Amino acid sequence: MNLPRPAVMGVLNVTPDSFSDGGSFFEPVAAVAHGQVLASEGANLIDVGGESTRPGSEPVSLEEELRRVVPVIEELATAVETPISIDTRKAAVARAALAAGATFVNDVSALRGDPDMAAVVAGSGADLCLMHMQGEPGTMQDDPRYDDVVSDVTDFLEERLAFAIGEGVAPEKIWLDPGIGFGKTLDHNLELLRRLGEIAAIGQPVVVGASRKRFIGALTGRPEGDRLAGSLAAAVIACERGAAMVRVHDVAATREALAVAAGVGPVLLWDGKSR
Ligand code: 9MG
Repeated sequence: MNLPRPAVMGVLNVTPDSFSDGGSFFEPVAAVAHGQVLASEGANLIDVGGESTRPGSEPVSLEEELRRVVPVIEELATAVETPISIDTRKAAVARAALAAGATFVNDVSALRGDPDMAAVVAGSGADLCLMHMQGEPGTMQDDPRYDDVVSDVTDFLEERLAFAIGEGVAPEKIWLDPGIGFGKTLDHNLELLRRLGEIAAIGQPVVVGASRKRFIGALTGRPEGDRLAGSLAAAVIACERGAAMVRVHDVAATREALAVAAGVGPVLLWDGKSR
């Protein structure tokens, strides 16, 4: 997918229980309207999700996830020109979302959640984001441990990248994501951001999702709905250290912060080279 670098992915949670915005866009009309706002604010990609993966969340049935996301993607795909991503771990949801107009699959399980997912993505020609997660959303924050978090995450992403390519996904379609907040302590998250260049050095475009997450609250003392300043700092740092795309709730503010950072430069490009 030919997106400007760094690109901004806007979050559209069609769920009753996602952190920060859970319930706000659960009704299809509200979800489509918010997707149009994200597009008008300059999102380069809109990530539609029907299953919360917040720490402690419970899985959602296939039928319910389909019911939540497919009508929204169908409607949004005709309403905006912005490409649409489907945030799912289920192959059947990805298949239906791609048929409805999505062109990007954001799989936080990195093809480990459903044995059919790789074939669905490979057969569609969609882009694919492979994210690192230790454990499962329900329990992942219980006691996450690593030898060296950056090396462990890098090894995992390299292995998943090789797997996806082996299953027929084109290398130029694959994005990698360290999974900020997915089975990580505050120190793990900070170390991943600090050394993001090591993940960018794998050679694939890197996605970072730090927006409004718990680690920002831990550093600032702010509740979920009041973490914009910390989220902007994280987005700028991620892009300076090699992220090709940031996944955010606040698209307009993020674009402004990145415009200022790019004006100042030098920043690291997604492949780790400075300009
Ligand atoms: C769905 N989702 C929630 N947080 C995420 C993150 O950090 N990255 C990606 N790719 N998806 C996320």
